[in-house]
Amino acid sequence: MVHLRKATVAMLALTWSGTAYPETFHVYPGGSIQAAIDSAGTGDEIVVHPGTYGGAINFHGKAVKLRSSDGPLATTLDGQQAGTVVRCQTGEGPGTVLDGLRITGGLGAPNGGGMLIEGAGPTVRNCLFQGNHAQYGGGLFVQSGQPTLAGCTFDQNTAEASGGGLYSYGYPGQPAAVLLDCRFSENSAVSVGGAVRNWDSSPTLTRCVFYLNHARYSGAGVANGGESHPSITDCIFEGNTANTLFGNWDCFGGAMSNFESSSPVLVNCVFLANSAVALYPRLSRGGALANGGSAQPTLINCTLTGNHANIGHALSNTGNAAPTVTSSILWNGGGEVGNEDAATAWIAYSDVQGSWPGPGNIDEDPRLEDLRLRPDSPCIDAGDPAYAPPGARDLDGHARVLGGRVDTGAYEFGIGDYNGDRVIDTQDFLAGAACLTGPDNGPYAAGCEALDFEYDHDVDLVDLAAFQVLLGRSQPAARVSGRPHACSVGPELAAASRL
Ligand SMILES: [Ca+2]
Ligand SMILES: [Ca+2]
Ligand SMILES: [Ca+2]
Repeated sequence: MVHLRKATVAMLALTWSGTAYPETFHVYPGGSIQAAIDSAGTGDEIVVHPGTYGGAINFHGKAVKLRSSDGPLATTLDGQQAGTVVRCQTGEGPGTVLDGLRITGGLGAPNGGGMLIEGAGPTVRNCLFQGNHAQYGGGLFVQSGQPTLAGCTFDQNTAEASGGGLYSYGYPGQPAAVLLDCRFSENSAVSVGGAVRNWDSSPTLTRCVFYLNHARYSGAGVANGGESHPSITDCIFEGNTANTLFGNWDCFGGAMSNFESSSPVLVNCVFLANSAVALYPRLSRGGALANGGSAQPTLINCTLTGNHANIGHALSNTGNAAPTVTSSILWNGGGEVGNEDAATAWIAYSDVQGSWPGPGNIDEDPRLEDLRLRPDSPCIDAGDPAYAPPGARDLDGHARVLGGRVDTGAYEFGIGDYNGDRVIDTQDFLAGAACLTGPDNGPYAAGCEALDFEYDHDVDLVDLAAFQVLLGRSQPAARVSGRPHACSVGPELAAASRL
């Protein structure tokens, strides 16, 4: 039975002489994906049909697109514990694409159980790295490469040393991986970086989630070491745990650790219920983040709540560490920041339980609901007044600065509240009717950002629909305000809700 079929793809666009038509190869269970790669040329596509495929694959530098027909839950590459499953080590660029596959059973020796990228920059999309193991980088090891990882999930991968999900290794100043919309869940490392370990490497992480990862020593979510300066934006760290429940070992950073001269920049990040736990409580530091060496992390508009460690529920700083924190919430009963040795912490325009010296800091219940600011929150318009980067958004994707001044925390209050009375009602859309320019009719007037829900600089029916959803949620607030029930919906809003 022939499992590898080859079909010429019809070209709809103009073609040019001397160039081969892209071809599509189909691989079915029992067939060889590697044989398809070996047969394919630049621009060709390989479609893998549902089933489980054994054996390792290597792109050998080819700019081909390898994708599943039915997604990662239906299509598995199983390394069967025989070695690394997928390799890009021959200068692959973004035209080498791995899309929609589940990669499991990989065993890195020592690096990269599920995938190994060395000096290459392939595109990896919608892949599920699950149950792979290595000494370094259980799911994926990237060495001096610049891959793009979009919509990938790293689940239950393990590292004997560090980087359960991903190990990013490079040299200071080198371009590194770009991760978008990735999820790291239940990965673990015996040493550091349960989900991600960076060493001399500064990847860009946007809209990533770190959930229930574990490391024995430090940085259960992300462990930055050497000169690693990752840019981490709109990421959520929840329930990650660094714990050492035996011996006289210490334990740092339930969500993140930054050591040596690592200085990540974190914007709009949430740290919720992470913990660092050691057998002896005096050895547990940094429920959310632990900073040591000469690390200088920057946190802007972050919310750190419900994190726990013996020293520094939110932040532990040792050695010469010197974090900068602005417009953020640190809240879990007090003792949020622990400074030891020569460490310092510059914290400003933030809400710190137990208080912390610095301009604009407060120590008041932030009045959170689902991590967002309630209308009576003291964090509204209490952030760094000088912070107004053009086009910035909050963690919900709304305009970052509403109400004239940035708030404290990851979510900005005020979307939908055009008239600024902290109540969402139909008055807001009536008062803001002039903002309704419709799509692509040029910029709106100042203040209309409050009605531009997806912040695309149009106020149109999409925004009207989003407004109505918010209106529905705002009923209790409307009643508390003493207003008549403000949530009866006219026919226009009802129509918009069906969009
Ligand atoms: Ca504001
Ligand atoms: Ca209002
Ligand atoms: Ca809009």
